Amino acid sequence: MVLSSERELIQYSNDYDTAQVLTPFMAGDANADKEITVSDVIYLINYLFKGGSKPVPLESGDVNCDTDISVSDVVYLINYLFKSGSSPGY
Ligand SMILES: [Ca+2]
Ligand SMILES: [Ca+2]
Repeated sequence: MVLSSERELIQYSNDYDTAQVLTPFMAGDANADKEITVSDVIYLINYLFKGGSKPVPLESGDVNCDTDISVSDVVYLINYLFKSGSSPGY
């Protein structure tokens, strides 16, 4: 019985992970750690200029929501983090 429950719990966890992927992303949280920090700036720069991994989901890298991921999103993110700029996604 216990083993069966554990298996169900693992199954539930897997389903939860899948559900999380489908939940609304946070614009600007390019590395998907649920926080918007300088790591996301670095992640975006790596993606754009150094062939790094894509933002997850890709839309989370579109910080200024113009449907494109470009250097302006990096600038937007830097302004938000260090210069009291507008929040990502607005
Ligand atoms: Ca992040
Ligand atoms: Ca953009």
